[in-house]
Amino acid sequence: MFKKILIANRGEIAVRVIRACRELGIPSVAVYSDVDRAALHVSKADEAYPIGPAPASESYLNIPKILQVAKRSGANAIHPGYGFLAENSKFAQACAEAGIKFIGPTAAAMEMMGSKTRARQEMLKAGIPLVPGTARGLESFDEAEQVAAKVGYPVMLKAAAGGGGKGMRLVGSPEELRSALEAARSEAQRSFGDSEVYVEKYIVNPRHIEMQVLADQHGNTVYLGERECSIQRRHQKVLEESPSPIVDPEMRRRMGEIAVRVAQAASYTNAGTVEFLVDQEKNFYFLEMNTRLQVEHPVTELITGLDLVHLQIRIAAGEKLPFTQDDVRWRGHAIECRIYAEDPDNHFFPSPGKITLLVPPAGPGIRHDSGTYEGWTVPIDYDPLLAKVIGYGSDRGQAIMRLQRALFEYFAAGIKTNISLFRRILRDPDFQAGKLDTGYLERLLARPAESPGQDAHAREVAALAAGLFAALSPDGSGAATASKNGASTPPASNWKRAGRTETLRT
Ligand code: MV4
Repeated sequence: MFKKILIANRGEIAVRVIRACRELGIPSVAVYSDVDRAALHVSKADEAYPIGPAPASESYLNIPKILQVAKRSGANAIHPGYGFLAENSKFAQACAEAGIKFIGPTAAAMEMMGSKTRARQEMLKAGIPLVPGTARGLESFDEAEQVAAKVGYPVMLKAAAGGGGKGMRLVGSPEELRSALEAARSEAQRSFGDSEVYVEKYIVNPRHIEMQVLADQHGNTVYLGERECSIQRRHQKVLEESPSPIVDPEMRRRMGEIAVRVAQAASYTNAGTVEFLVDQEKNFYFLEMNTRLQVEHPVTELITGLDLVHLQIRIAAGEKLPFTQDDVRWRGHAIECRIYAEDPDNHFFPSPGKITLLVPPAGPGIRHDSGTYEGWTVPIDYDPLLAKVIGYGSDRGQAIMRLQRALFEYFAAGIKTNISLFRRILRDPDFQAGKLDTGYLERLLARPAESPGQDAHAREVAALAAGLFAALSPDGSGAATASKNGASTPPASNWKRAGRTETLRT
């Protein structure tokens, strides 16, 4: 087993990995940028080292600096978390060359999946169902025209170096193709330094369902079930759940066996996720493979009872998978809400700042993976993901109830968060009925939200909050704050006043 693990990340995922290290009795090393000196992951690790200024390019993406800290601290393995260097094959290669084990797949497997056209060619060879289209990059406009005519419009142009929604163009008719191809090429060149573009048939209102896989270095590969990830906004996932409301045991087995074949075709090791697009007839097509531990891995952990980070570490250390496919059982239902520091009432603008008050969710069936604490200042420099609340229940209905209760308890002040968005999703009849696709959230947000004024409960809470605010207010507004000479107005009067105001209003 490793003698020490460096976590090349920050926030909730760094805390998650540090916890796994402590459970396994492996000392952990945190790294932090100048603005993260007081971050939670720094205090949870056994050791912590500064790696540079706030910009990620100078700290969390600084490969030489991170390897230098690994050597200096005596770490012989690195967990990259997600984002930052997690899918950087050059980093995986640099770790291998420095004699440090990268806890993830090999650089070769990452490279294959990093190029969407290379992945499509390999998967075509392996007989994996792909969205109809070209497997290679387009050579000419004529080729684009022929393929598009063959698969039928609308089609989608995608950058080979893209993924996650970047560098895509929807083309509705042959007349639009030439300008769309030029635009896609120049965008791909600008964004990725690579103008290679391919074409796919456009799947209308698909679901996005992914399959978790795990492969050891001895040829054993298993699937751990799907996650329904259709609820996203601008290619940023917001809520994920498992099982998917539309996947039955038969479909899970077919999708799982295909995901295992994808992993095997790539000689994949460690934890990975195979993404599928699912059309309205429940046909599914390979989209891409994510070569990392994903943000939403806890939903799979809750319904399988497995610890994916423990397993990642054990696999990287050369151990065999301690179970077979037949041992994997799925039980209950889990739903994850991603809590972002952004304002849902103002175009989801980022909302950094000091968390002045924090009441985290807890209680039966609730897991809270957080990178924050009360008094901490959320920096503007990184991804705004603060925490994840994962609700577990014996069935979907119970998971929803528990999450609604937990989100009712959850309170963060000083910054804006998207917690209210989840209250809205969880009570939406379409969500409750499992009627989801990748257009779901946009449709929900296009409908006017019920204003708090129409909600008797929210009004009551507003009255209580006003009373508390007045009672605690240090200004001269007659609020009940102890003055220097010890005199104070009884707080009861503020409660009475707030109550009276409320009564007059209704
Ligand atoms: C598609 C598609 C429809 N048809 N490809 C967006 C992210 C990128 N990884 C692939 N994406 C899509 N590819 C074809 N042929 C629709 C999407 C898509 C989407 C996919 C997954 C999750 C959310 C999405 C939101 C909009 C579009």
